[in-house]
Amino acid sequence: MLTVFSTKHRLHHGCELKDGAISPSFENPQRAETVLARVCSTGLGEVIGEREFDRGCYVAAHSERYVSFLESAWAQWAATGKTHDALPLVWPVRDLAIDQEPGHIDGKLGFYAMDAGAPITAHTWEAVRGSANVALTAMDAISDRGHPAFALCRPPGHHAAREYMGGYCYLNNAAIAAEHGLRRGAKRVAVLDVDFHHGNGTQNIFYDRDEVFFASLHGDPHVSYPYFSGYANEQGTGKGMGYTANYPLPAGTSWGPYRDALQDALDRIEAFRPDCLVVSLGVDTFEADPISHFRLTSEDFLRLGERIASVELPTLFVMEGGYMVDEIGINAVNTLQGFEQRGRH
Ligand code: Q9C
Ligand code: ZN
Repeated sequence: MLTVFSTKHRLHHGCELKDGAISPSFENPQRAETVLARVCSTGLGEVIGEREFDRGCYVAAHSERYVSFLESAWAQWAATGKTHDALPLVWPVRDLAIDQEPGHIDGKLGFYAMDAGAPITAHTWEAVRGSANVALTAMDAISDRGHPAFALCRPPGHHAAREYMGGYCYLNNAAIAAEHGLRRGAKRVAVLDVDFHHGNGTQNIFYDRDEVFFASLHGDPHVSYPYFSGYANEQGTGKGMGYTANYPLPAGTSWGPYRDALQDALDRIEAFRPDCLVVSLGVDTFEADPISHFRLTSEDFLRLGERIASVELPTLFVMEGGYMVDEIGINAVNTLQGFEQRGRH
Protein backbone atom coordinates (compact mmCIF):
# COMPACT_ATOMS: atom_id res chain seq x y z
CA MET A 1 0.00 0.00 0.00
CA LEU A 2 1.18 3.49 -0.84
CA THR A 3 1.89 5.78 2.14
CA VAL A 4 1.95 9.58 1.91
CA PHE A 5 3.91 11.43 4.60
CA SER A 6 5.01 15.02 5.24
CA THR A 7 8.01 16.01 7.35
CA LYS A 8 6.19 19.33 8.02
CA HIS A 9 4.29 17.72 10.90
CA ARG A 10 7.46 18.17 12.99
CA LEU A 11 6.83 21.92 13.04
CA HIS A 12 3.80 21.45 15.28
CA HIS A 13 3.97 20.43 18.91
CA GLY A 14 1.98 22.27 21.54
CA CYS A 15 0.11 22.02 24.80
CA GLU A 16 -3.47 21.29 25.83
CA LEU A 17 -5.79 22.01 28.72
CA LYS A 18 -6.17 18.69 30.50
CA ASP A 19 -7.44 17.85 34.00
CA GLY A 20 -7.38 21.52 34.92
CA ALA A 21 -3.81 22.20 33.83
CA ILE A 22 -1.92 23.16 30.70
CA SER A 23 0.38 20.26 29.81
CA PRO A 24 2.29 18.99 26.77
CA SER A 25 -0.18 17.59 24.26
CA PHE A 26 -0.62 13.83 23.95
CA GLU A 27 -0.71 14.58 20.23
CA ASN A 28 3.07 14.83 19.70
CA PRO A 29 5.51 14.47 16.76
CA GLN A 30 6.75 11.08 17.97
CA ARG A 31 3.37 9.58 17.00
CA ALA A 32 3.81 10.08 13.28
CA GLU A 33 7.48 9.09 13.37
CA THR A 34 6.59 5.82 15.12
CA VAL A 35 3.97 5.00 12.49
CA LEU A 36 6.36 5.87 9.67
CA ALA A 37 9.07 3.66 11.17
CA ARG A 38 6.63 0.74 11.30
CA VAL A 39 5.48 1.36 7.70
CA CYS A 40 9.14 1.12 6.66
CA SER A 41 10.20 -1.83 8.85
CA THR A 42 7.25 -3.96 7.72
CA GLY A 43 7.78 -3.17 4.03
CA LEU A 44 4.18 -2.01 3.67
CA GLY A 45 5.02 -0.27 0.39
CA GLU A 46 6.31 2.90 -1.20
CA VAL A 47 6.39 6.14 0.86
CA ILE A 48 6.04 9.44 -1.01
CA GLY A 49 5.92 13.10 0.05
CA GLU A 50 2.91 15.38 -0.25
CA ARG A 51 2.16 17.65 -3.18
CA GLU A 52 0.99 21.26 -2.87
CA PHE A 53 -2.71 22.09 -3.28
CA ASP A 54 -4.42 25.44 -3.36
CA ARG A 55 -6.57 26.69 -0.50
CA GLY A 56 -9.72 26.06 -2.52
CA CYS A 57 -9.28 22.40 -1.58
CA TYR A 58 -9.51 23.33 2.11
CA VAL A 59 -12.38 25.77 1.60
CA ALA A 60 -14.37 22.90 0.05
CA ALA A 61 -14.78 21.50 3.59
CA HIS A 62 -14.36 24.67 5.69
CA SER A 63 -15.55 28.26 5.57
CA GLU A 64 -13.41 30.90 3.89
CA ARG A 65 -13.20 32.97 7.06
CA TYR A 66 -12.14 29.97 9.17
CA VAL A 67 -9.29 29.13 6.79
CA SER A 68 -8.26 32.82 6.87
CA PHE A 69 -8.28 32.68 10.67
CA LEU A 70 -6.01 29.61 10.71
CA GLU A 71 -3.61 31.28 8.27
CA SER A 72 -3.28 34.45 10.33
CA ALA A 73 -3.95 33.36 13.94
CA TRP A 74 -0.32 33.09 15.01
CA ALA A 75 0.59 36.49 13.55
CA GLN A 76 -2.36 38.09 15.38
CA TRP A 77 -1.42 36.35 18.64
CA ALA A 78 2.28 37.26 18.33
CA ALA A 79 1.27 40.87 17.61
CA THR A 80 -0.06 41.06 21.19
CA GLY A 81 3.48 40.31 22.41
CA LYS A 82 3.05 36.66 23.29
CA THR A 83 5.56 33.95 22.36
CA HIS A 84 3.89 30.86 23.91
CA ASP A 85 1.12 28.74 22.33
CA ALA A 86 -2.24 30.37 21.66
CA LEU A 87 -5.28 28.73 23.30
CA PRO A 88 -8.87 30.01 23.57
CA LEU A 89 -10.34 31.01 26.92
CA VAL A 90 -13.98 31.93 26.27
CA TRP A 91 -16.61 30.28 24.05
CA PRO A 92 -19.92 31.53 22.62
CA VAL A 93 -22.19 28.92 24.25
CA ARG A 94 -26.01 28.86 23.98
CA ASP A 95 -27.47 32.37 23.78
CA LEU A 96 -24.21 34.33 23.43
CA ALA A 97 -23.51 36.17 20.17
CA ILE A 98 -22.44 33.83 17.40
CA ASP A 99 -23.44 36.11 14.53
CA GLN A 100 -20.35 38.29 14.70
CA GLU A 101 -16.70 37.32 14.52
CA PRO A 102 -14.78 39.21 17.24
CA GLY A 103 -11.90 41.43 16.17
CA HIS A 104 -9.56 40.58 19.06
CA ILE A 105 -7.52 37.39 18.74
CA ASP A 106 -8.74 36.12 22.15
CA GLY A 107 -12.31 36.42 20.89
CA LYS A 108 -11.47 34.83 17.54
CA LEU A 109 -9.81 31.86 19.25
CA GLY A 110 -12.99 31.10 21.20
CA PHE A 111 -15.17 31.78 18.14
CA TYR A 112 -13.26 29.24 16.01
CA ALA A 113 -12.57 26.53 18.63
CA MET A 114 -14.62 23.89 20.45
CA ASP A 115 -12.08 23.35 23.25
CA ALA A 116 -8.59 24.26 24.51
CA GLY A 117 -7.04 21.20 22.91
CA ALA A 118 -5.87 22.69 19.61
CA PRO A 119 -3.00 25.08 20.34
CA ILE A 120 -1.75 27.46 17.66
CA THR A 121 2.03 27.70 17.61
CA ALA A 122 4.35 29.67 15.32
CA HIS A 123 4.41 26.96 12.63
CA THR A 124 1.11 25.17 13.27
CA TRP A 125 -0.42 26.38 10.00
CA GLU A 126 2.47 24.97 7.93
CA ALA A 127 2.09 21.58 9.60
CA VAL A 128 -1.71 21.68 9.25
CA ARG A 129 -1.52 22.49 5.52
CA GLY A 130 1.06 19.73 5.11
CA SER A 131 -1.29 17.26 6.78
CA ALA A 132 -4.23 18.22 4.53
CA ASN A 133 -1.93 18.00 1.49
CA VAL A 134 -0.95 14.48 2.55
CA ALA A 135 -4.64 13.47 2.49
CA LEU A 136 -5.20 15.20 -0.87
CA THR A 137 -2.13 13.56 -2.43
CA ALA A 138 -3.31 10.16 -1.22
CA MET A 139 -6.84 10.75 -2.60
CA ASP A 140 -5.30 11.61 -5.97
CA ALA A 141 -3.45 8.28 -5.91
CA ILE A 142 -6.73 6.44 -5.32
CA SER A 143 -8.60 8.39 -7.98
CA ASP A 144 -5.81 7.86 -10.53
CA ARG A 145 -5.06 4.21 -9.89
CA GLY A 146 -7.90 2.78 -7.78
CA HIS A 147 -5.26 1.42 -5.38
CA PRO A 148 -5.58 1.83 -1.61
CA ALA A 149 -3.45 4.45 0.11
CA PHE A 150 -2.50 5.52 3.62
CA ALA A 151 -2.41 9.24 4.41
CA LEU A 152 -0.10 9.44 7.42
CA CYS A 153 -1.60 12.73 8.55
CA ARG A 154 -0.46 14.73 11.55
CA PRO A 155 -2.03 16.77 13.05
CA PRO A 156 -5.25 14.73 12.87
CA GLY A 157 -8.48 16.21 11.52
CA HIS A 158 -11.77 14.55 12.47
CA HIS A 159 -12.77 16.95 15.28
CA ALA A 160 -12.33 19.97 12.98
CA ALA A 161 -15.73 21.14 11.72
CA ARG A 162 -16.63 23.54 8.92
CA GLU A 163 -15.82 26.47 11.19
CA TYR A 164 -13.98 25.32 14.27
CA MET A 165 -10.90 23.48 15.50
CA GLY A 166 -10.57 21.28 18.58
CA GLY A 167 -9.37 17.94 19.91
CA TYR A 168 -5.90 18.37 18.30
CA CYS A 169 -7.54 19.04 14.90
CA TYR A 170 -7.51 22.11 12.61
CA LEU A 171 -8.31 21.14 9.01
CA ASN A 172 -10.44 18.03 8.57
CA ASN A 173 -8.12 15.90 6.43
CA ALA A 174 -10.67 13.11 5.83
CA ALA A 175 -13.41 15.56 4.82
CA ILE A 176 -11.04 17.50 2.57
CA ALA A 177 -10.05 14.22 0.89
CA ALA A 178 -13.70 13.17 0.50
CA GLU A 179 -14.56 16.52 -1.11
CA HIS A 180 -11.57 16.08 -3.42
CA GLY A 181 -12.82 12.61 -4.37
CA LEU A 182 -16.22 14.10 -5.29
CA ARG A 183 -14.53 16.79 -7.36
CA ARG A 184 -12.46 14.14 -9.09
CA GLY A 185 -15.59 12.35 -10.26
CA ALA A 186 -16.86 10.16 -7.42
CA LYS A 187 -20.67 10.35 -7.21
CA ARG A 188 -20.80 9.09 -3.63
CA VAL A 189 -18.11 8.80 -0.93
CA ALA A 190 -18.42 6.93 2.39
CA VAL A 191 -16.44 7.96 5.47
CA LEU A 192 -15.96 5.37 8.21
CA ASP A 193 -14.54 6.79 11.45
CA VAL A 194 -12.98 4.19 13.78
CA ASP A 195 -11.11 6.61 16.06
CA PHE A 196 -12.14 6.18 19.72
CA HIS A 197 -13.61 9.70 19.73
CA HIS A 198 -16.68 10.73 17.78
CA GLY A 199 -15.79 12.37 14.46
CA ASN A 200 -17.90 15.41 15.22
CA GLY A 201 -16.12 17.58 12.66
CA THR A 202 -16.67 15.21 9.76
CA GLN A 203 -20.29 14.75 10.84
CA ASN A 204 -20.75 18.53 10.94
CA ILE A 205 -19.30 19.04 7.45
CA PHE A 206 -21.52 16.44 5.78
CA TYR A 207 -24.61 16.53 8.03
CA ASP A 208 -26.99 17.93 5.41
CA ARG A 209 -25.50 16.07 2.41
CA ASP A 210 -26.63 12.87 0.70
CA GLU A 211 -23.55 12.24 -1.46
CA VAL A 212 -21.36 11.51 1.60
CA PHE A 213 -22.38 8.80 4.05
CA PHE A 214 -20.68 9.16 7.44
CA ALA A 215 -20.47 6.35 10.02
CA SER A 216 -18.63 6.61 13.34
CA LEU A 217 -17.92 4.05 16.08
CA HIS A 218 -16.84 5.73 19.31
CA GLY A 219 -17.00 6.01 23.07
CA ASP A 220 -20.49 6.95 24.27
CA PRO A 221 -20.56 10.78 24.47
CA HIS A 222 -22.39 10.52 27.78
CA VAL A 223 -18.98 9.69 29.31
CA SER A 224 -16.40 10.30 26.55
CA TYR A 225 -14.94 13.30 24.77
CA PRO A 226 -16.26 15.23 22.84
CA TYR A 227 -19.37 14.81 25.08
CA PHE A 228 -21.62 16.99 22.91
CA SER A 229 -21.99 14.86 19.80
CA GLY A 230 -22.09 11.27 18.65
CA TYR A 231 -25.44 10.05 20.01
CA ALA A 232 -27.28 7.41 17.97
CA ASN A 233 -30.18 9.77 17.25
CA GLU A 234 -27.88 12.07 15.24
CA GLN A 235 -28.72 10.80 11.74
CA GLY A 236 -28.42 13.84 9.48
CA THR A 237 -30.71 16.68 8.48
CA GLY A 238 -32.62 17.78 5.36
CA LYS A 239 -31.56 15.74 2.36
CA GLY A 240 -28.75 14.40 4.55
CA MET A 241 -31.29 12.66 6.82
CA GLY A 242 -30.24 9.00 7.10
CA TYR A 243 -26.71 9.64 5.75
CA THR A 244 -25.07 9.85 9.18
CA ALA A 245 -24.81 6.76 11.40
CA ASN A 246 -23.47 6.86 14.96
CA TYR A 247 -22.48 3.86 17.06
CA PRO A 248 -21.78 5.05 20.62
CA LEU A 249 -20.25 2.15 22.57
CA PRO A 250 -19.67 1.79 26.33
CA ALA A 251 -16.30 2.19 28.03
CA GLY A 252 -14.54 -1.17 28.12
CA THR A 253 -15.83 -2.28 24.70
CA SER A 254 -13.74 -5.16 23.32
CA TRP A 255 -13.58 -6.75 19.86
CA GLY A 256 -16.82 -8.80 20.01
CA PRO A 257 -19.31 -5.94 20.39
CA TYR A 258 -17.04 -3.64 18.43
CA ARG A 259 -17.09 -6.07 15.48
CA ASP A 260 -20.89 -6.25 15.52
CA ALA A 261 -21.23 -2.46 15.34
CA LEU A 262 -18.52 -2.33 12.66
CA GLN A 263 -20.34 -4.91 10.55
CA ASP A 264 -23.57 -2.93 10.79
CA ALA A 265 -21.72 0.22 9.66
CA LEU A 266 -20.09 -1.67 6.77
CA ASP A 267 -23.45 -3.13 5.68
CA ARG A 268 -24.87 0.37 5.53
CA ILE A 269 -21.83 1.58 3.59
CA GLU A 270 -22.31 -1.21 1.04
CA ALA A 271 -26.00 -0.37 0.70
CA PHE A 272 -24.99 3.26 -0.04
CA ARG A 273 -22.93 2.02 -3.05
CA PRO A 274 -20.10 4.56 -2.74
CA ASP A 275 -17.35 4.94 -5.35
CA CYS A 276 -14.72 5.04 -2.63
CA LEU A 277 -14.24 4.76 1.12
CA VAL A 278 -12.31 7.12 3.41
CA VAL A 279 -11.39 5.57 6.77
CA SER A 280 -10.62 7.92 9.64
CA LEU A 281 -8.11 5.59 11.26
CA GLY A 282 -7.60 6.35 14.92
CA VAL A 283 -5.93 3.61 16.94
CA ASP A 284 -6.84 5.11 20.32
CA THR A 285 -9.32 2.20 20.62
CA PHE A 286 -6.28 0.21 21.82
CA GLU A 287 -6.58 -1.33 25.29
CA ALA A 288 -3.57 0.61 26.65
CA ASP A 289 -4.37 4.00 25.14
CA PRO A 290 -3.76 6.62 27.87
CA ILE A 291 -6.78 8.83 27.10
CA SER A 292 -9.40 6.37 25.77
CA HIS A 293 -11.49 3.48 27.10
CA PHE A 294 -11.92 0.63 24.63
CA ARG A 295 -10.11 -2.71 24.80
CA LEU A 296 -8.94 -3.62 21.31
CA THR A 297 -5.72 -5.64 21.15
CA SER A 298 -2.99 -5.32 18.53
CA GLU A 299 -4.37 -8.53 16.91
CA ASP A 300 -7.83 -6.99 16.70
CA PHE A 301 -6.49 -4.29 14.39
CA LEU A 302 -5.62 -7.01 11.84
CA ARG A 303 -9.25 -8.11 11.96
CA LEU A 304 -10.42 -4.51 11.68
CA GLY A 305 -8.45 -4.11 8.45
CA GLU A 306 -9.77 -7.42 7.09
CA ARG A 307 -13.38 -6.41 7.71
CA ILE A 308 -12.87 -3.02 6.07
CA ALA A 309 -11.43 -4.80 3.01
CA SER A 310 -14.55 -6.99 2.77
CA VAL A 311 -16.57 -4.15 1.21
CA GLU A 312 -14.10 -4.15 -1.71
CA LEU A 313 -13.91 -0.42 -2.31
CA PRO A 314 -11.01 1.83 -3.32
CA THR A 315 -9.96 2.85 0.19
CA LEU A 316 -8.09 5.79 1.64
CA PHE A 317 -6.91 5.44 5.25
CA VAL A 318 -6.39 8.77 7.00
CA MET A 319 -4.45 8.76 10.28
CA GLU A 320 -6.36 10.29 13.21
CA GLY A 321 -5.69 9.61 16.92
CA GLY A 322 -3.78 7.01 18.96
CA TYR A 323 -1.62 8.02 21.90
CA MET A 324 0.11 4.93 23.22
CA VAL A 325 3.22 5.92 21.32
CA ASP A 326 5.02 2.58 21.62
CA GLU A 327 2.17 0.64 19.99
CA ILE A 328 0.65 3.17 17.63
CA GLY A 329 2.85 2.02 14.73
CA ILE A 330 2.02 -1.64 15.23
CA ASN A 331 -1.70 -0.98 15.56
CA ALA A 332 -2.00 1.38 12.59
CA VAL A 333 0.06 -0.85 10.29
CA ASN A 334 -1.73 -4.01 11.52
CA THR A 335 -4.95 -2.45 10.26
CA LEU A 336 -3.38 -1.78 6.86
CA GLN A 337 -1.84 -5.25 6.66
CA GLY A 338 -5.12 -6.90 7.67
CA PHE A 339 -6.74 -4.93 4.84
CA GLU A 340 -4.13 -6.03 2.31
CA GLN A 341 -4.24 -9.70 3.30
CA ARG A 342 -7.96 -9.83 2.69
CA GLY A 343 -7.54 -8.01 -0.62
CA ARG A 344 -5.16 -10.71 -1.89
CA HIS A 345 -7.72 -13.53 -1.55
N1 Q9C B 1 -10.14 12.89 29.47
C1 Q9C B 1 -8.18 12.70 18.59
O1 Q9C B 1 -8.08 11.55 18.94
N2 Q9C B 1 -8.91 15.19 25.38
N3 Q9C B 1 -8.48 13.69 19.45
C2 Q9C B 1 -9.81 14.30 26.01
C3 Q9C B 1 -10.41 13.09 28.07
C4 Q9C B 1 -9.11 15.46 23.98
C5 Q9C B 1 -8.70 13.40 20.83
C6 Q9C B 1 -9.48 14.11 27.46
C7 Q9C B 1 -9.00 14.25 23.11
C8 Q9C B 1 -8.96 14.61 21.65
C9 Q9C B 1 -7.94 13.09 17.17
ZN1 ZN C 1 -9.35 10.01 19.09
